[in-house]
Amino acid sequence: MLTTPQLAGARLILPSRSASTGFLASFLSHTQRLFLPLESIQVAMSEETPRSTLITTGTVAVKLRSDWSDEENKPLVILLAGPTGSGKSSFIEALGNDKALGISKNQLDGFTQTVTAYHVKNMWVTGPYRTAPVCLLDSPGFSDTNISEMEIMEHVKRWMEKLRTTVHIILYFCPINGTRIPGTQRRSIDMLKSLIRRTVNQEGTFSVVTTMWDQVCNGRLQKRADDNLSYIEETLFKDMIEGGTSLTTFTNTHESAVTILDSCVKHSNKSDFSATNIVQLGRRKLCITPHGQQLYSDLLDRIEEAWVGKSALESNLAQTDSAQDPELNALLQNQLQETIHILDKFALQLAGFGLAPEGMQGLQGDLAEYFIRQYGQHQLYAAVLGPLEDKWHEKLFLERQLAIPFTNHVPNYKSRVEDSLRKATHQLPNLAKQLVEFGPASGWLVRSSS
Ligand SMILES: Nc1nc2c(ncn2[C@@H]2O[C@H](COP(=O)(O)OP(=O)(O)OP(=O)(O)O)[C@@H](O)[C@H]2O)c(=O)[nH]1
Ligand SMILES: [Mg+2]
Repeated sequence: MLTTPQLAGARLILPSRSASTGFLASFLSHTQRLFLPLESIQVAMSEETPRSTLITTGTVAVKLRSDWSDEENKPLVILLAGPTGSGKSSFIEALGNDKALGISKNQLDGFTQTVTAYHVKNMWVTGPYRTAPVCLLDSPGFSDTNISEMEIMEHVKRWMEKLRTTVHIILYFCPINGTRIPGTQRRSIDMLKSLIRRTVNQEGTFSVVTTMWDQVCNGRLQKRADDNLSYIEETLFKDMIEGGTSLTTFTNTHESAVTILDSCVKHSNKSDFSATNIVQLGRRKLCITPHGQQLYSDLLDRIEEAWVGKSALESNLAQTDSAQDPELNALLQNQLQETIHILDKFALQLAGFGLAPEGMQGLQGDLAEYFIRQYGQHQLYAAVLGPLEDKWHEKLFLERQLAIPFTNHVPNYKSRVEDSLRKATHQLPNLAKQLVEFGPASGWLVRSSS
């Protein structure tokens, strides 16, 4: 399965939709169809062109790594996503054969709270143009009550921004032993699907990893696992699997983790572009994509839930006599503070959208009043800051495009990049002027958006 590198020569043929295109085309060239009007440009490879494959060059180990600047080639980035407790961190530990990493739940620090990058040592992805290291990006669990989907995607975005890279593949972890797949999980699946299916032929960049198979120890559990698997395959991810998503089984061993990575890289060859990039997660983009609408709607649900909780606690407190029952009073006060903290955190994230995504209604009634009073200013600020930020990222992205050899090999592509860069550079001063006219943000605004 994993062999030594085969770096046979590849030819660039432009444009040809009939020839096989591959994930590596985008990985190596970083072309982003959504970002640039480049539908007509494809990197097509001849039938005999080797696709990207995973190779090992020694004992595979996993090491925490934040700085990748000394790598000659940027890594292949694989994001691990899925509900909390689904086994993302355990997968990394199994791959590295190293429980001492201490990142899965039963270890000292508990669950994962931010995105964290790991270098898979002695493992490479190799294709026609270059060989790159492999990076696994662990993320906090989706469907967690205290961490919104928006927050997780924002963490991913910031990480990509820092490393100036994209996420090439997403592995979605799905425990097989649950009694049912909750609605919250189905919503986060829809959010990821809409991110991947923004354009045709992208499903190969997404792989489903079923976990907890080693806990299936009797007939009853086997039946439940089989039912869950059928549901995953025939309902939940049917559309994705038909489009090229792989469905894999993680048995909590090193070998199984390696096999899954090998499979997801193979499947990604069916796709033309990366799973996601920084521009797709930009505020302006979120306002017009189904993916952004999903994130927004998740925030609305969370805020409404916290608001109802806050009202209930306030009413309980009003009926409690603090002199007679100081313990209950203190407990309710603590719960209220915690609920307000969560409410404010999600409200601030909602305000960060600036305007509501197209076709979506914002908060209503008392809650809307509270929101505008507390975060209205922040929302207006985000509405002028967002487009400027996005345009700036677009400019940086285009400049990087011009610096890579691929662009210079394809004159048609190069001229489109130059044209888009000219436009972005021209638009930037106007966007900056709008921000200046809005005036300075107060201290807390700067803190919350940094
Ligand atoms: N038996 C068994 N246990 C597993 C498996 N995968 C994970 N676990 C256990 O499930 C618990 C949660 O696993 P984690 O790897 O921390 O889950 P996570 O997806 O990283 O969770 P968050 O960080 O909260 O998002 C831990 O106690 C793991 O040891 C598996 O395949 N089999
Ligand atoms: Mg974790």
